[in-house]
Amino acid sequence: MKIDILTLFPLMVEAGLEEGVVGRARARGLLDIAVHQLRDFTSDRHRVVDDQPFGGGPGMVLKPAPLCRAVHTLRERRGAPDAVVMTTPAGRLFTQAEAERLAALSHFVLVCGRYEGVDERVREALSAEELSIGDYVLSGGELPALVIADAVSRLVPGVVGHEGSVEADSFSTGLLDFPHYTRPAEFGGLRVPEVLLSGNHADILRWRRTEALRRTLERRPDLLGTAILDEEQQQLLREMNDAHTLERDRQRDKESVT
Ligand code: 9D3
Repeated sequence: MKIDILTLFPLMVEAGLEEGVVGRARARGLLDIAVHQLRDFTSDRHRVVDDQPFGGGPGMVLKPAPLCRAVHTLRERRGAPDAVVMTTPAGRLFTQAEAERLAALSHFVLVCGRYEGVDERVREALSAEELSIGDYVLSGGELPALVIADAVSRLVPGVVGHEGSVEADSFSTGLLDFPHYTRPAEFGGLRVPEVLLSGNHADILRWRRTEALRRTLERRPDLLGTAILDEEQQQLLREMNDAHTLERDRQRDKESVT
């Protein structure tokens, strides 16, 4: 997997790629990730990469020439990429499905957006796509590029060893994780659920499935629309929903007295 990242803050991006699973995979040669300073692809004495927006308004816009020159130069040095991805707040939402799509490529370029945005003609000239990582305002596309590079890298065979579990992720049912515990069995008066200490693996499995379902219903009910549930979980969900509805009605009755 070859990834080229174009940014005005290469140290920030490089720092995020040196540690952990991704850092080790790069050292082992499983990942060829190169970070490039966008300013190196300017052609003026002051290395200017931005300019004021036509039509007026606040902020600056990334000029098209340095970006296009950068991608063309990378094509010669590093080979033609399968995709050019720009991180912008107006992009399609980056999801695990998008990560899987990019992981199926052998080479892509990530362009980190900055300032108010990127000149629209870059998208057309480079057939670039745009991705956002979510609905919150960041200072630029560097952290999003790191998020994308990390999520894609984990899907490259061999990058995640036994300690992580891409398998567990991909076998995952679309529910949130169950709660995790480790030693000690009692911490500040808080005990680990007895079933986890019982050694009964069938009971433990059932408890984990139940808790995963409970948390998902509580925190991310939107996920239940696409989650894969076995018979037992479907029954449990009906029971939890009933209990939830009963509790809500009780609260409503209580309030209606006042
Ligand atoms: C006035 C409209 N703003 C857009 C929501 C302006 C603006 C804010 C922040 C323009 C650029 C930025 C910098 N953000 C990114 O470049 C960015 C981003 C983000 O802020 N959130 C989630 N994903 C991404 S990907 C790139």
